[in-house]
Formats: sequence, structure tokens, C-alpha cells
Amino acid sequence: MSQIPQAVRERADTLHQQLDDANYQYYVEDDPRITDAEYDALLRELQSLEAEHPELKTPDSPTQRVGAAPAERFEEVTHAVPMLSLDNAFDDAELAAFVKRVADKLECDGDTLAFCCEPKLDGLAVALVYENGRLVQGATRGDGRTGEDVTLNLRTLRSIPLKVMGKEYPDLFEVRGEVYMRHSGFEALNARARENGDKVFANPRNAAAGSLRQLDSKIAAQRPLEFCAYQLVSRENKSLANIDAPHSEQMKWLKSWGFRISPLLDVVKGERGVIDFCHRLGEQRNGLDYDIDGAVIKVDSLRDQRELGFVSRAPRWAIAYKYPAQEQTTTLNDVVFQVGRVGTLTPVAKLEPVRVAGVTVANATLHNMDEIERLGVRIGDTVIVRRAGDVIPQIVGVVESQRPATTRAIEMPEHCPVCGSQTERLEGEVAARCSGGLFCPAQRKEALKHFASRRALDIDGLGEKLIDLLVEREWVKTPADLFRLEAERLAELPRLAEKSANNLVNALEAAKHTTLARFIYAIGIREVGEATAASLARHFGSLQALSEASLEALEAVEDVGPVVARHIHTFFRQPHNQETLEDLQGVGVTWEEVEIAGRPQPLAGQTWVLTGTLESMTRDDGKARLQALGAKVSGSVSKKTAGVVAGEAAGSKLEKAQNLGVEVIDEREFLQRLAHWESASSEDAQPTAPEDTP
Ligand code: I6G
Repeated sequence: MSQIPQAVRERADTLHQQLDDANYQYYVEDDPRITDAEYDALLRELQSLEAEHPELKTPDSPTQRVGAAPAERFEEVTHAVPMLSLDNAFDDAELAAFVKRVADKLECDGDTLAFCCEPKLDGLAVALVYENGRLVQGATRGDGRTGEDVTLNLRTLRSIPLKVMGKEYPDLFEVRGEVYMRHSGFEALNARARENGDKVFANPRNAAAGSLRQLDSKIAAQRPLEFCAYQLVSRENKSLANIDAPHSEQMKWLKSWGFRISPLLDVVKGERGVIDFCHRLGEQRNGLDYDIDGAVIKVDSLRDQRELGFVSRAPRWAIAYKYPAQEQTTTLNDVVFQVGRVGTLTPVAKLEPVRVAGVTVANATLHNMDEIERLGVRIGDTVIVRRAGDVIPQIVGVVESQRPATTRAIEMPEHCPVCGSQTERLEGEVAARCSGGLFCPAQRKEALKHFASRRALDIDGLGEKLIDLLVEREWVKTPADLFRLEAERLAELPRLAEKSANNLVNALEAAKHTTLARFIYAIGIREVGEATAASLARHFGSLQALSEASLEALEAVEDVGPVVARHIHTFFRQPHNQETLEDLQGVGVTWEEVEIAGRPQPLAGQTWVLTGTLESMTRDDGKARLQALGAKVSGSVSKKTAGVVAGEAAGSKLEKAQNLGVEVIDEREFLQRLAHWESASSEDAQPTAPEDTP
């Protein structure tokens, strides 16, 4: 030990501390201070110091999270304090009955009783044992009495401290919580698995379970698992944890020791407080980056918890409020193929109608033939349907044990079900396409729906049914035909009275005056969404410049990679697209050119966050306008955030901004400021020609 130079030892200590701090900022505070690349550089430096001086390699070093040699099996662990389950409540009345039961037993006024409430994460419960501040064991819940020793896997989670922070902690204690996977981590894991031809997981919970039960902890180390603590369990009589501090206070201790606790945890009073919490969380549920299946409500006072005690295998002082299940099983009756805007054939499952998360589901997407193959699904199978929030219902699995003898394979049609053209599957693409182009009425309809949609030309009164009718009667073949429609003729259509026909013609007239960004989005270039369209408009400043841009010039635009660049390049080199664009300008569609150089950027250097629903614009529109003013727009709030725009039903980001003292403005204020910033930006602008056009 003594041969290690003092400077090296100090550097290793500093690196160790910096890496622990980075983990704390990222996982506990939700406030990353260094980038992943910076974290990796610090870790590599520590690894190389430890390789030179192995004595520096302590068991709690951040380098020790990479996994160990594979185990043959997991040892059994008997929980010193059994891991119980919770009783459930499924509606407000059952929550009210819980509060009443508790108040009656404690002989107190239920309205003044404090409850600690938090989300119930849809993961796996684990128990972590700490001795003298060091993690010594981590086990799954198992049957509640005995679980499996998964310490080696749990040690790889950066949200689990290997050594707790601070000095004030009991010599021996246990922390219980949930191991889970965020949607973002899950999607990335499955994308990687798909690329490598590996097994993909049906949902984040399965992925978390499969990863935690990996015998090779080096594999577990590569899985995006996280831990969130929900209970401190005292394992020692004279410990801090035995002081009768309320549960919510003990959760704060856990946070100060380096454990993540739910940022949505709240202490409320009485039946009203509990019910309101559950409803509020229910509204936030779909906006979270992780699955929850309910809320857990606990009597906050430990003294009261002791008095209430347990009934059979559940505490009397806690209850789990369950939201409707997001998965159900049903029969796959048939598969039909829908033709999209650019001819993509999407298989759509026709299901025996089933209620999922409060809604009857009869259709679900199957994405593409690769997905069908991956699922191994056949017509007639019993399938697992998942519906989460606004997401289109999906088939996430097949119950093979219930497969009847009469199932049929799902086959890609050789001809487009709408226009009869040959279907084709291009090399390297997972989707098959109809080769009919705009000859195919389905593609024409979808292209027009996109063109008229709110984020594109926003043609008021031109709904999907009306577009279907206009295409079927062959009154409209191209977007420009829309602007040639006359009120008298439109009034002939069923359900379109004279007044609506006039309104539609007026709306079409108004829609002719648009912005370059909206126009680029509206013309439906493959993979050019609203944000990319805004970047292109800002970058090139005119349709002319964009249409002439080389592949290299396109790839220089923020958000544009080689694939999107190629789609844009190809689009503008198709004679029929050029004709359509000329035709649109010929019928009077106009926009203001964007001045791209010399424009002052009043928000340069600032980072803004948009959260909740905006009434007057989409979030992407808001984002594009902020970016045009020089701001960076981020998806998460940190101390460095300049401001947060909070729309309707803003959730945890709003709460976080308030906690961090970051400025929060509502939509009205946002619109006023945008007007002010945009006028400041254009008043001083130096009209200059685009510099980066080829
Ligand atoms: O399974 C659980 C999930 C979350 C829990 C729990 C919890 O608190 C947020 N709390 C207890 C006390 C138990 N199970 C037994």
C-alpha cells in the first residue's frame, strides 16, 4: 500500500468521489451535471489507476459495477424481516374505507391523519442489506420469506450506493425498493436486441426481471436497470431507524444516504388527500418514463403503524391503489393490411373486443412482418394486448399454451388491398410497400390528410371523412386540387351544408398563407417530422435553397442524418413532386421567407423546457419557435434550465422546476414573451442571403 504515491492516491479518491457524485446527481436528484462521455472518461481514468495499483481497487469503487464471473445458480436468502404484500383498493370507496378502518382502529379523526403516498412502480421488489454503510447483500422478494441472492447483479446498478453517503446511518439496516426499467432504456435495449437478432422483451417489467435474474452479472451490468427505495427496515435496536420519525422523514434519510426515492412522494391528510393524490397520479401516469401499476398509501406515523400491526400477510397501515390493468388477453380473429401515406403496409390485428385500461380494444398494430415473426403469432391465437395511455394498442405476446389446432399463418399480401398494385419489400427495410404511389387512393388520402392536418397547413373543417369522399369522387387528386374546390360544388356533398362549404373554402383561402416550416412538413417528405421541417426552414431559409441542397448540405442540418438527407434529396428530384410544388404555388400558397443569417438570437445560451399540453400550438411548434430564437429545448429540468413553459396537466417537470426555483411561465405568458422575443429578433435582423446554399 505504502508504495502508492500520495498524488495518485489523492487522484483516485477524487475520481471515486466525482463518480459517486455524478451517480447521485443523475439518479437521485434527476439533475445530471456531467455528460455520459465525461463520466466514461473519469471511469476509465480510475480503472487505469487501479490497474497500475490494484490496492486502490476497493469493493465500493465505481469501477466495481461492471459485473463479476458468472454464477452457477443463485443462493437462497431468508429475509430477516419478511417482505409482505399489500392489500389492494380498486376505487375511491375502497380508499375511503381504508382511511376509515385506520382511523377507527386508532380512535382518531381520519381527516387529520397523515398519509405518505407514492407511485407503485411496476418492477421487482428487492431488499438491500447495509453493514457499516456498505452494501453486503441484495435479494429478490421471492415468496416473501426467502428470495434469491442477486447481490452481484444489484451491485452493477449505478442508482444503488455501494457505500452510503454521510456519516449518520445505522450500523445495520435494510432498504427495500423496486428495481425497474425506464421506457427509454427498454426501447434502446430492445432496439439493440433486434439489431443483433437477440430476444426482445415484451415489456419493461419482463426486461427488468430477466436482467435481474441473469447468472452473468456482466450482462446485467449492460441492462438499464434502476432502483427506487420505498422503505427503511430497521435491523438493529439502537439504530437511527428506530427513532419514531415518520415514514416520510425516514425516506428523506434514505435520500441523504444516496438512495433514489420517488420524486412524486407526498404527504397528505385524510380521505380527501389520499383520493386526490391517487387521481392526480393517475393523470400523470401516462407522461411518466416508467410504468406504474398504482399508488401506495402508508400511515405516516411509525407509532401508529406499530399500533395498527398486520393482518395475515399484509400491513394494516398500508394499501395499494391499483389502476386498471394495461394488459389483457384476447383472441386474434384476423389480420388486415392498412396502406399508409408513403405506401407502407401495416398489419392491423382484428381482435375479439376486450376492455383494456378502461377502453374497449378491437384493433391493435402489429407494426410489420418482422414483428409478426418475432412474436410468432398466428390467426386464432390467444394474444396479450397492451394499451398504455394514448399509445396505439399493441400485441406484446402470444399465449402459446392456449394455441388451438386451427391457427393460420399471417402472410403479406402480394397485391395492395386498396389499389391492387404489386407490393414490394425493399432491401434493408422491414416494411412492405404498395408500388402504386399516388395512383393508390389509400396513399392519396393519407397524403392529403397529412397535408391538411393541424400541424401542417391546418385546414379547418377538412376532416378525414371529407377527404375520403373527395378522393373517392376523384374531385381531388393532388393537394393543389383542394384549393380549386368551389363552395357550390362542395355543398352537393352529403353532410356538408352550404354554410360549411363556404367555411371550408374560406379556411382553404386562409391556409394558403403559411410558414415555410409548416409547408415543408405538409408536403410529406419521408421521415421529415415537424421538428426536422423547422430545422430545415431555419437552415435553408427558402424552398428553393432546400430543393437544390446537396446531400452534404442536408446532412449539415441539425436532426438530419444520412437516411433523412437521402429522402429529402430524392423527394426534390422527382419531377412529379416538383410539379406538385409549382402547382401549389400557382394556386396561391405562400409563406414568408426566413432570414437565416444576421438575425439576433435573444435566447442564445438558454435552455428551456416545455411540459404539459399547450392550447394554441403543439409542443413541437413551441420548440421550433424557441429554437429559432436561439434557445436549446430540453426534455428534462435541471438547475441550469432558464425557464419552463407549463401547459395543461403539467406533471413532474413542473414540480421539479418549482422545487429547484426555476422560472415557470404559463401559456399566456409564453405567447406574450414569444411575441416580444420574435419582434426583437426580426427588428434588428440584417437581411442577408443564405450562406450555406449550394
Ligand atoms: O410492493 C410494494 C411496493 C411499494 C410495497 C411497498 C411499496 O411502497 C411504496 N411498501 C410496502 C410496505 C410493502 N410493499 C410491503
